[in-house]
Amino acid sequence: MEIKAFIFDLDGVLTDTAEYHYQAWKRLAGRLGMKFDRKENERLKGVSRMQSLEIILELNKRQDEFSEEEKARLADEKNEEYVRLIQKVSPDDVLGGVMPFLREARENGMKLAVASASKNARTVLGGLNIAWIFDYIADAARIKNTKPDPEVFLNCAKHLGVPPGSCIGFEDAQAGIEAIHAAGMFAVGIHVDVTGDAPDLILSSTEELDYRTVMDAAVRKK
Ligand code: B16
Ligand code: MG
Repeated sequence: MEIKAFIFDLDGVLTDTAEYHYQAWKRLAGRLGMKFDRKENERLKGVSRMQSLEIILELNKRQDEFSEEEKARLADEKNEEYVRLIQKVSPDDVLGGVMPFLREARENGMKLAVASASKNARTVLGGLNIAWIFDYIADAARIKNTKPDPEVFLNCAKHLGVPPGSCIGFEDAQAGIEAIHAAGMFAVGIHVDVTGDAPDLILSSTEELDYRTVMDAAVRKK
C-alpha cells in the first residue's frame, strides 16, 4: 500500500518537552520524599498524567496512601509546574532535523498529523509555532484511551482520510511504538528505550530523519 501520511508524537519527537515532564514529576516526587529517576521516567512517556502518577506511587509502594481527590491534586501540582516550564517553549525548541523533514514530506504530498497523549499539546505546538504545518492534531482532549492503545493514531488516520496501512508513525516511547503497531502502521522509533515490541526503523535522534530512508524502509517492509 502506498504511504500517504506521517503521524508524529509530540513530546520527545517534535520537541524535548519529555524533559520538562520529567523535571515536573521529579519535583513532585522530591516533595513527597519519593524516588524517581530518568530510567523510571521512560515508563511515563506517552502515558496519561494520572497513569504517570500511579506508576510513580507504585514504584515507591505508596499507591494506597492517597485518596482519588488527593491524587487529582498531586496531578494538578505536577501540571502547574509543567505548564510553568513550557511557557518558555519557542520555535528554537523544535528538535534538529524536524523542520526540513516536515517540509520535504509536505512537498512530496504527504499528509501530516500530530498524535499526542498530552492535554497541553496545543500550548506546546503554539510555542513552537508549527501547528500550521499539520493537517490534523489529535491530543488528549479528543481521545479516551491513551497509548499503547492505538486510538490516537487511528483517530489521526480517520481524520486525514488515509487507511492506517498507508501511515507511518513516529514515536520516542515504547508505549507509542506499541500503539502504532496496534493501529497497523509502520513505526519509526526515535531515541526509544526499547523494552518490548521493537520499532520497524530505529533512529538515534531526529537529526537522522531523512525522507528517502524512511520511505524506503516502509516500502521494503510491505
Ligand atoms: P499532560 P506525547 C505525553 O505526550 C507525554 O509523553 C507523557 O509523558 C505525558 O504524561 C502525557 O503526554 C500527558 O501529558 O500531562 O500534558 O496531559 O508524548 O504523547 O506527545
Ligand atoms: Mg513522546
